[in-house]
Amino acid sequence: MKLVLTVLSVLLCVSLSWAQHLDNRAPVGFDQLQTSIPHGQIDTVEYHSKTVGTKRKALVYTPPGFTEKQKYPVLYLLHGIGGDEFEWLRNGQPQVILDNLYAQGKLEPMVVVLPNGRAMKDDRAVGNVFDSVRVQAFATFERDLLNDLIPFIEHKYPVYKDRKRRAIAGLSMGGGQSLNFGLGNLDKFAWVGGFSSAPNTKAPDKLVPDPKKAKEKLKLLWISCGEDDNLMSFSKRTHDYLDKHHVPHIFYVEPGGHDFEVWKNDLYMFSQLLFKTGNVYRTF
Ligand code: FER
Repeated sequence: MKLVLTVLSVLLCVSLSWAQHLDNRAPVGFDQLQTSIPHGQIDTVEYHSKTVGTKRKALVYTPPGFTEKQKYPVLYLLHGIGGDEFEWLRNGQPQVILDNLYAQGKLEPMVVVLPNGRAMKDDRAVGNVFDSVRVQAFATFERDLLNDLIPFIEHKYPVYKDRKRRAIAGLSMGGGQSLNFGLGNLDKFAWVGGFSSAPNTKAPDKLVPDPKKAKEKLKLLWISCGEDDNLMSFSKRTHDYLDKHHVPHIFYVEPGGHDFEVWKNDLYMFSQLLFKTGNVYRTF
């Protein structure tokens, strides 16, 4: 009996130490540039897309202390309907948020790729961004990502190539893409996040047709939305289905609407869970 109790208390301590505490919101200053800490670097890369038949651009953020001597996991971070590969950088300054988290030792070192998710010849966010041809290009990006961009990144950067060290997340249209592509390609992604996902998000039974498989394969499934966002129903219906089918996930509802205050907070929260060992769901 004594032995059993000892074993149980050791197990409890181990599980408590895994369950690192995570505040449920980013603290004031999380997005403020600090000049006294190490900074990561942002490159522009260009890859040939067989899917689109053009050269396409993406931005790549490598973490402070990045070295070719090490290998890194990768997060693909996608933009919304009115954006392009610069949207996160322009409005969310993810490099500032991530640099600050690294300085506090809160992130697993990772490479973050900011692609252009509108896979068509003219991929600028001009004219009517809701035009059906432009919206369709967000679906076409699945092939560009899987067949063109990922192989290019894996050739050019010292990164791991397995699903357990590949993540996809995005905001709004990019959230829908992340859920569609991530959950539709469980052999490619183990970490999936939808921030304020748009109507391009597949219906839950199409998104997760095999809940048992999703449960087995996923390391993290994150669904978040601002409580005042008109697109809440797309996150909520996904969450309800996942609950009903017992697929572990985080459903994170936060103050705010459909804007970068919400998405910056999402990046702050989500990125800290990525590529960690142990059960990330216990962090919450
Ligand atoms: C829609 C409403 C919003 C829609 C897309 C969005 C394709 C996307 C918003 C965003 O990316 O911010 O009806 O249809």
